[in-house]
Amino acid sequence: MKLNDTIAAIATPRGAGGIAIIRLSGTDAEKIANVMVKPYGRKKLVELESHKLTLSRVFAYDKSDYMIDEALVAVMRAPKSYTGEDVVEINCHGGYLVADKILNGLLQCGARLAEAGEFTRRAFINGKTDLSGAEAVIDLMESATEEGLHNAAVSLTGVLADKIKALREKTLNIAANISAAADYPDEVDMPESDELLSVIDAVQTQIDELLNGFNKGRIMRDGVRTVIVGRPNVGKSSLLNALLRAERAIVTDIPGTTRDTIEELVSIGGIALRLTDTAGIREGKDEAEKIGIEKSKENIEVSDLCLFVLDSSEEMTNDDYDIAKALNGKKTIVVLNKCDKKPVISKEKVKEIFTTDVTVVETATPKKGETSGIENLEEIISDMFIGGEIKPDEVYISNERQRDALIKARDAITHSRECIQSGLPYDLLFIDLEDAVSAFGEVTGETVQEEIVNNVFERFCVGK
Ligand SMILES: Nc1nc2c(ncn2[C@@H]2O[C@H](COP(=O)(O)OP(=O)(O)OP(=O)(O)O)[C@@H](O)[C@H]2O)c(=O)[nH]1
Ligand SMILES: [Mg+2]
Repeated sequence: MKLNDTIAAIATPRGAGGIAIIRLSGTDAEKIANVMVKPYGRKKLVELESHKLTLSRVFAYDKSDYMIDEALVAVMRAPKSYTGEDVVEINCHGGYLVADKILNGLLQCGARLAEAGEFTRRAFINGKTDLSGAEAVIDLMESATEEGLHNAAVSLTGVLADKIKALREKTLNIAANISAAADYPDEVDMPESDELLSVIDAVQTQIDELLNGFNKGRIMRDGVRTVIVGRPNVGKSSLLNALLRAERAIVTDIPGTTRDTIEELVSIGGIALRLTDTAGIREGKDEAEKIGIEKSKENIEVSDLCLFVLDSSEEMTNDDYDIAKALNGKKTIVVLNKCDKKPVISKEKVKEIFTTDVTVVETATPKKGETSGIENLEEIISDMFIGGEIKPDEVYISNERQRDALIKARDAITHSRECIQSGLPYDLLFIDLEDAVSAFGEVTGETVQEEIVNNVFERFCVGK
């Protein structure tokens, strides 16, 4: 990847729309755009004031009197631009042809088509954003939930990066003190171990807080992967429909109605549930149903939450017990459905079959008649995952890359603590502290491998 040529791309989705934006970034951005863009008035594009929209005519690159559009154009000169380089943005009319023609002209004039994520990558290289900020850009664009969107927006402003930098700084300071004391024993005193421990404890607590927030961050970003399981005919599809407030899945009184999994997104108190309705699990039956049952089991494996539906009006069967066994160790809510009918099994009886304490809720989702218990179920789920409220000014790490780097930092810090407590030489402690500093740098991208940076930017689209 070349770093100092001028890149161009259409930054908006292709197709009909109000406007399309073509973006140019690099040393020659103005010179290249100047060939095709003629601002109304006396000034040439290269003479325009920075960061100001100017109505301009756009001409074909090879025929200076052949107009192709009228557009609003802005020059944003380095370093005050998204990429930190000279940037020109052409806001032309939307449509398939206009933006394509302008882009192609710019390429003919010397720009190179940008690779996916290259604008943001340049922003990262030029110190306009850190790696966690760049990831927040993707999270923001991909966000499916309100809370995820908010978290990404907060991260985007550098709140997470600032937190990590502060931790890195603290750790670096202790390392520097130790190093100075080792190099100049007559002038600098070695810090007291109590003093060191208190700083290390503070750093550790903050790392733990960030790590504890990981699951919350991931769930805010991606939603809760929720699978509805149970034996045939207990009302799984009816529950899906009730949560969606829509007749999405087919409901019949014939056991084995749902064969293939059905997935839908539903929002509950600001978080999203990625709901999967599955085929009822039972012994034997035909080939198609067997495949469906296999899928149901696979879905249990990858879920964050299982809604285990039971028919409260019937005695529990072997299938119910088998499913309960398969759910062991998974986060489960037992949904005691059909509570509009005469109950045969009770909440207490259900709890007995689980080794851990499970939540049991009663619902009714009959085809005709009152639905009940759904709001209660939603509240329980929402409390389970976001613990009541999310602090609006708090920022959560939301991807594995950041988590893994923080785990490295935590391990190094834990080790440094052990070093101090067992009175090991300070040069060992110094190594641990350096490891922690480098792990913090991985989160923000200061000390990160090229390959990891590539992985991050591969997820972007062209023009971003
Ligand atoms: N009375 C009553 N009937 C219900 C209730 N919930 C579902 N049913 C009925 O039970 C039958 C089965 O419902 P479904 O939602 O198709 O059950 P399922 O678990 O998806 O069944 P499979 O897809 O076959 O595994 C239908 O006739 C529903 O109308 C309820 O709470 N009360
Ligand atoms: Mg069904």
